[in-house]
Amino acid sequence: MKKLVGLLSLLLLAHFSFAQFEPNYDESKIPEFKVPDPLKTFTGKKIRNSKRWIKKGRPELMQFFTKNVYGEVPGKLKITSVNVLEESDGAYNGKAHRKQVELSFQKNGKKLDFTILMYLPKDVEKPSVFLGYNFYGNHTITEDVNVIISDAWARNNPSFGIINNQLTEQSRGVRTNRWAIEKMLDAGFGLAAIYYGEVDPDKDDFTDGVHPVFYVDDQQQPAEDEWGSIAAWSWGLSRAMDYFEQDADVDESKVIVFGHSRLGKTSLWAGATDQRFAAVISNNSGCGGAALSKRKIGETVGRINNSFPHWFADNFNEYNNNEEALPVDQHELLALIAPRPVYVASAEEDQWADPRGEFLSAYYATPVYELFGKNGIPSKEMPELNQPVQNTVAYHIRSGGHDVTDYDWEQYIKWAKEQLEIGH
Ligand code: GTR
Repeated sequence: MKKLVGLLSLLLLAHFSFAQFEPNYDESKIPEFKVPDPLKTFTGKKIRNSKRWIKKGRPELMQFFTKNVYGEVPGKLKITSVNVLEESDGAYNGKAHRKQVELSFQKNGKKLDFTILMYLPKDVEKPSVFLGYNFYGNHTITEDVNVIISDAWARNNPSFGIINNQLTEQSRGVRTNRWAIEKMLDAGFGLAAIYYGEVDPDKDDFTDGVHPVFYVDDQQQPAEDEWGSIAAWSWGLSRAMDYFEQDADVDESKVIVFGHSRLGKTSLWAGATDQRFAAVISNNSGCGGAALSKRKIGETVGRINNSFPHWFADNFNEYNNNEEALPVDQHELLALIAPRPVYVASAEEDQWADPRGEFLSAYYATPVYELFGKNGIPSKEMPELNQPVQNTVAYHIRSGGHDVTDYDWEQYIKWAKEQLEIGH
């Protein structure tokens, strides 16, 4: 009986939270809130210089985000083996060297592997690379027929010919519009791409992907303060970084981690947790990414945790419809990347991701960058459409919807060249 009542109330609760959720898009209905000051410790002490930030401010924020938002990775795991599955000097009409490299990991008798697809410009000796995940497999980001099709689980998408959760030839090239590969190559950058489903399938199931590799005894799921999928995907990006450190073909000191939407949340967390990334780009990352949670506009913490219960640590549920209780906000996630360059990009029609909240995060992270003598976002006024502000902290809002476009890539390339002094 007790069980039944429990089940009923759970059902009711689920019904209530889904049925009742009406996103607010009205600035005048935003609850009053205080943006936590990143230059104050949790006990209210002022942080006056970068040394103090590194010693006190950064670690306490890092700990909060780790335990209460994205979740802790429960251990370390080194690459067990590297397997170059395929390579060629003839990609993109001979412009690029293509490599498909499989990384394998073993622990507790369990195994995980994922493949990095790399295109490296042949006219640059050790290029800087953009590293990013894709949603439907490496073969979707290029027309290149040599790209291996992943056999990992994929979300069905009949318009891409994806049924039975399997990727097939039919989806080759369907996402070329999101990856300006030739522009990157022409500007002297390489691209390293990974299918995120190989690291952790994007579904509420903790028996697949990397999570079970770390389970001890008969563990079934991560603990309350342990990693959800975003932290798992970030973990994968760091392992790709481990690989770059042993690959003489890339400049591991100039790896720019990029992501769109849920994968933009991921690139930010990867940049915060792994200081080897030289720069970070979040494209339309929204709630749990660059957008301030306390504005409760568009997607909210409660909504995201209900729709995607596997993305964050269980502890993050504490703040469902309770954002005011958060001692931090997402501008402090950006601040964790300081003093390394970070680019936040929004799209005008992507109100679900709260462009203004994304902008304000970049603005409120700026004082931390200034501690390091870097320039961030100088004014609280949002820039005009398609008028990027490109400092160490950069921001643009472009016309159009939730997507990655050539316009976005043109800005990222220009900014990355400047920030990482490429081709100078
Ligand atoms: C939406 C989700 C967003 C964003 C997006 C995406 O459904 O609400 O937070 O991550 O998916 O990844 O495209």
